[in-house]
Amino acid sequence: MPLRLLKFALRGTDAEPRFFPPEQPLADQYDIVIIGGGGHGLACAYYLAREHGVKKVAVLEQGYLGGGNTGRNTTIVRSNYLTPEGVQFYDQSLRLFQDLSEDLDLNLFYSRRGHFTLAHSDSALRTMRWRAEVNKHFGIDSELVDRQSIAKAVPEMDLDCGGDQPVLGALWHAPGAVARHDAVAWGYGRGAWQRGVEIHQKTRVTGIRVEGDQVRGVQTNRGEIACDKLISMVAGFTPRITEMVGLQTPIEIFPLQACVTEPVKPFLNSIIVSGSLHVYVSQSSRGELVMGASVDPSVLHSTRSSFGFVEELADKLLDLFPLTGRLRVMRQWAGMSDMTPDFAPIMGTTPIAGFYLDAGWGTWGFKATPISGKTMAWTAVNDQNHELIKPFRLSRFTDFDLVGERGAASVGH
Ligand code: PYC
Repeated sequence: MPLRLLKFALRGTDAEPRFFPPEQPLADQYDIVIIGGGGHGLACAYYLAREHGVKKVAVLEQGYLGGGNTGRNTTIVRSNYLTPEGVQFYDQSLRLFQDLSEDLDLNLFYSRRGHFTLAHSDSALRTMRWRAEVNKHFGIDSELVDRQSIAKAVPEMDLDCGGDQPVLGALWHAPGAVARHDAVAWGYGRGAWQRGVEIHQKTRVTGIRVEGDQVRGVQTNRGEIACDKLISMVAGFTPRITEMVGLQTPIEIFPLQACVTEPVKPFLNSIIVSGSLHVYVSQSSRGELVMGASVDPSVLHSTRSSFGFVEELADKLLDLFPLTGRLRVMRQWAGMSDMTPDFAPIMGTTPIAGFYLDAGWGTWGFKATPISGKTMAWTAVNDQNHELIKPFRLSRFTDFDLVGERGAASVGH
């Protein structure tokens, strides 16, 4: 090894600035503790510190930051939902996403692509028209487009789908975008840490202390912490946490698989979704196709991915994009989706004082990251549900006041 290089290595004075803090001991007490160091938890910590000046905040993550669904999704950001509640909520999230790189001083590779949800039947067209009307009512850029418009924007697509289920039209949502998912977690984490938030990785919550109906603390594999406010912002583990405080939710966990191909020259600028074919696909800035399908058919607590998933997905993808036939799949994985009966999240206060819930994100947690963090921070500080999340309260399941968002799912479930 050249001497100059060796000297540089041994000098140790040119270390990169740390992105995250070194491991540190847990304090005995915090004002607010957040369970889950994914995008939502870190965003909430960031807004608690930045907008509300709450300093004694700890984020507890059982694994590593962004290692759950934040790092496992297919990075799509959109606001073309079906219900007025969903549309307004995701619109605010998309607006925050647009300025987030600047806000967090980190390049999130936010890339506005436009988003097509294909309709292969008259009933699908009707749902797209409905969504377009609700979207437009709230100022969201969505419209129904015909085959010619799709062909012009995506010439590589076979609109006849090999003759099986021809595309009749689509819901076009110009603001649809992709963003680098783990950078979102890193950016929020760094911003929170710089403002005094403690981030504790490899710290698993094993119990929650409730006295009367008030949260008083949380037990972890590294000791007990006192706190009067505790926010659960986990995905795939919500029932384990809610059981600790004796709370029931209708959440059931289904795996959601995804995969990525080898990189190829850019040919697909837009994000393409087909509910009927159970496929969504976009091309990353590196040229890979990032793809996924519906959630797996059975309840399962697992992040294993299967050959059957790739086989079925490839079958459908080839109907749409025959030119991808020789592409190799490089990686595949799964996340765990907390599904609710109405496909809307569960957010806000709970019957346990000081215990707040951000859960039930199903297949769209990533796109909600900024607004979830912001509204949950407000909710915990003010001990009342932020206006935007009131429709998503847990009690809607007993009040029979559901927010039916199933029709806005990317793929059929
Ligand atoms: O809702 O856009 C979406 C989505 C894509 C992948 C999973 N959900």
